[in-house]
Amino acid sequence: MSPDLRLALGSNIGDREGHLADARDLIAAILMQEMDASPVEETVAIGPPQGPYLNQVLRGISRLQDPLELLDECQKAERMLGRKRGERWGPRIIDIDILTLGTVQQHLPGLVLPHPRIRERMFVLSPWAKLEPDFQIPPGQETVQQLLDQLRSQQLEESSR
Ligand code: PH2
Ligand code: MG
Ligand code: MG
Repeated sequence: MSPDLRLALGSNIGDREGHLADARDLIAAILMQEMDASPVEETVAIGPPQGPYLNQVLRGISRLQDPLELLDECQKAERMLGRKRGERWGPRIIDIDILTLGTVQQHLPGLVLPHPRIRERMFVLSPWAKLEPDFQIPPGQETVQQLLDQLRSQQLEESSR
């Protein structure tokens, strides 16, 4: 059976809206069937100082079952869209990250699934919750909306300290 796949997109260089649109087209052509997209949200960059991002989450059925093959295809798609490897967490034309692949939970050197920083990333959880708030992130204890609520209250607490 083809597993369901969630991807996070980000862009903060040049025609950000255009880069996201190109990424969606390419992903629909080679990686995903029955694609649904969250709204696009503009977010303050996390990491080194750089311009704001546009972020979006996609959901669909993966054409590939093997996680490492999928990672390879995502990186190939990034290169096709003009991405050059640069500074870690630095500015980029396009970023395509795998959030979840079916119920896969694995810890390989190049790929951890589900994505290990989902619960820290407002720029992922906020658009994702608009697409499917009740989706249960493997292993299935928490939903996207619950993680978003937790992160919001954590950030409120931090900002009032
Ligand atoms: N991606 C990063 C680093 N920082 N900040 C925002 N707001 N959105 C991103 O997609 C993002 C980031 C590295 O992938
Ligand atoms: Mg990323
Ligand atoms: Mg990435």
